[in-house]
Amino acid sequence: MNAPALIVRRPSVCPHDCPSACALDVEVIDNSRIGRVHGASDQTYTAGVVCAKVARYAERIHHKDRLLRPLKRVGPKGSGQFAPISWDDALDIVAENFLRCERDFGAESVWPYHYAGTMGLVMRDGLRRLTHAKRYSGFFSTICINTAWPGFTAGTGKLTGPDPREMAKADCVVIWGTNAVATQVNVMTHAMKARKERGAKIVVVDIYRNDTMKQADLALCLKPGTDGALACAAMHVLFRDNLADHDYLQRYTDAPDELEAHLKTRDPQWASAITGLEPAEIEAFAHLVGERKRTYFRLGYGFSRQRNGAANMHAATCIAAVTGAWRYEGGGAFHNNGGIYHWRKTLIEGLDVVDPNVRVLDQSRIGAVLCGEKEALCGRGPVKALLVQSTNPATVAPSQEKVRRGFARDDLFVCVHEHFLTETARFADIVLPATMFLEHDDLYQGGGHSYVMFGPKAIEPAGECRSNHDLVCALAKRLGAEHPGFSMSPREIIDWTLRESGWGTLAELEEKKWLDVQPAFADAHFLNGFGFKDKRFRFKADWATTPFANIGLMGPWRDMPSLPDHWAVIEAADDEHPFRLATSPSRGFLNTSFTETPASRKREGRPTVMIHPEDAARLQIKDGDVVRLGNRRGETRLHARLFAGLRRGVLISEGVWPAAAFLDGKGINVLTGDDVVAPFGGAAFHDNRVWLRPA
Ligand SMILES: Nc1nc2c(c(=O)[nH]1)N[C@H]1C(S)=C(S)[C@@H](COP(=O)(O)OP(=O)(O)OC[C@H]3O[C@@H](n4cnc5c(=O)[nH]c(N)nc54)[C@H](O)[C@@H]3O)O[C@H]1N2
Ligand SMILES: Nc1nc2c(c(=O)[nH]1)N[C@H]1C(S)=C(S)[C@@H](COP(=O)(O)OP(=O)(O)OC[C@H]3O[C@@H](n4cnc5c(=O)[nH]c(N)nc54)[C@H](O)[C@@H]3O)O[C@H]1N2
Ligand code: SF4
Ligand SMILES: [Mo]
Repeated sequence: MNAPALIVRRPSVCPHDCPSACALDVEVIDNSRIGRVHGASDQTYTAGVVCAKVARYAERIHHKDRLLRPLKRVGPKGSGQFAPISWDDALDIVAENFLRCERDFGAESVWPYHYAGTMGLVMRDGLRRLTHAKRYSGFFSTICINTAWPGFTAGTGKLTGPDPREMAKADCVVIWGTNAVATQVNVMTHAMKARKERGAKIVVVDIYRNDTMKQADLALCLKPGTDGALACAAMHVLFRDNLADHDYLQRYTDAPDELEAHLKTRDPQWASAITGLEPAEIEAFAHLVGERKRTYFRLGYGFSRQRNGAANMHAATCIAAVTGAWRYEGGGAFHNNGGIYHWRKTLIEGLDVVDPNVRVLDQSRIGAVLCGEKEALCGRGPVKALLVQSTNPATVAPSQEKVRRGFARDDLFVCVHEHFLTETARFADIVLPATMFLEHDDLYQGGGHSYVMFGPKAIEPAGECRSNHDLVCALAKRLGAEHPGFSMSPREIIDWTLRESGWGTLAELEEKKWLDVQPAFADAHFLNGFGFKDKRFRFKADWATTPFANIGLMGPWRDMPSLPDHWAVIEAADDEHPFRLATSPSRGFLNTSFTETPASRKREGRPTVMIHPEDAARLQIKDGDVVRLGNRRGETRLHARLFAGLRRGVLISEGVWPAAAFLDGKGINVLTGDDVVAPFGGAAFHDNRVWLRPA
């Protein structure tokens, strides 16, 4: 008789690129497999809740298509034809090619390219240590945060805000430009608690009736890229109707009189023409947030993915300063808590060996970089070798046609370290199998909360998988790169990092599982002042001096408005392109992660574009028809889905599907642009003018 399976619960942390960074409680079976994944009930932000896709993580970690051995390309580039080889041989080939490129073209011809497939600090950022030690081209990671973070900190001076758990104590929660039900479910836990226990009102500001907007008491469905106008008109009403907190304005802000004068012409009528909202909706919104001082503005990434997104983010934060919401428990604006952790990343990232003369290349412009566009290469030589880790740029990066042309170059050597044979991995010369989070140790922080967390290794790696850290160290040895971090274990690096950052030791953290580092109330609410020298909130943004300013690198920051406004630089519809397309995340996938798991795949079905029934009728398109969608950057074919929860003229295509899932093998990012977005780069994924035709 077989012994019954031994099931134990192990603590962990969800490693995916999600602000919720959930504390997990994982069923481990016989020390080798996992069962169901639960949210830790004793971590106060996660509060026992995780999303459906991670609850079923067994589908991903024990997936039949998981990469288990190193592979070498044996067919043409991108053909997907590979043969297994040993780790030693694979590492030798990668090292030989990197050394060859360095010798023939200089160290800057090698570009380590990584992102947030895992958010563990050691595994995510360790590749930077190799980059710096070898003086390879640097990596400017712009794709996700570069409009949102400068936009938030332009007013506040610091990337933090009121404790997200305070949402439960708010009288109004404004969920703005985040589809939280899909992308960070824990926001809903706390917001719904406020509704249930205090009768709080939930406002949702978005561009379509998504699952989050369906929960709203006040749903503001505006035209994409017009949030700045909504914010201005709301503040106009607040001043006009004596709902501004003048005492707060005088004590805590930079230019309230100038702001008030500037807003005189920006009334609800003006904003209505821009946003498409009724003036009465704007009045109702202003009165709600003006009368309920405990209003928590939970500002997401979505509305920042517009060419005017940073300005719009800043405008939204200004409302909380006009009402003085920051003063109250449950009040204020929040986007991300990155500013509270004060990590010392010297060891992880090799910050002590950075050479400032080495060029830094923009993540979002990988297509332009690989296609040899001069200004994307900072006017210097070509990139000849790539090491791609924890990201899938062939699918997620903008201007996909360019990206794929670049990857297809025969003179480009590509190594990809992955869990699956992604569309990027298919372009590789060498593919290496990577561990998943339960197979290695790492350190995590919350973006949408305030915990430092440790995720210990819980099971042995599948097949021959090795961690990002192991790969970086093994390559460093072969490449002659020197740094103490290359001969330390992840645990040693974590312990050093915790101590140097003032968060105790690894032993202490492991015993407690997590550390709540939420700043004191007065600091989190900026009652001791905002993050600038004069301690005042800035209605007048000085884009060159926000904490995330990167004026040395790139970006049209000079063109931006200083006071909040509608900045008309979005891709407005025109005769040739009558629609505005947003490529919003889907609930079942996380970027392209989980596009391989059966339940997520089943849930999402197939790539679709949502269109208003009246627009569809005009074009004689029926639900389920194949349509062609295009602009000057490219075109693709997919199925139409009629949906009345959209404005006319707006299209939504949810999810970053593999290109192979589309009828022509062209992904949605053939339509998105890689132009440098203000102030300092990034991609305007939800800001695309397109045409649509029956196919
Ligand atoms: N299920 C799931 N979860 C995810 C992800 C995923 O792909 N799927 N991605 C993860 C990552 S990397 C990130 S950065 C976060 C992002 O998560 P969010 O912060 O939620 O940002 P987005 O999902 O890009 O967009 C949120 C909403 O903004 C809307 N939006 C687009 N343009 C505008 C606009 O101009 N104004 C307004 N008001 N709304 C607009 C979109 O339609 C969408 O409904 O989610 C993470 N979590
Ligand atoms: N059209 C459109 N495009 C978008 C977006 C959008 O909203 N619309 N969102 C953008 C945003 S916000 C982001 S952040 C980017 C995200 O883009 P990516 O960072 O590329 O995110 P994923 O597609 O999830 O790919 C992560 C990959 O890392 C792998 N991985 C995970 N953990 C590890 C690990 O420990 N080691 C290694 N070696 N590999 C690992 C996973 O298998 C997965 O293939 O996409 C952007 N692209
Ligand atoms: S909600 Fe986000 S952090 Fe939580 S389990 Fe799901 S993907 Fe992970
Ligand atoms: Mo992201």
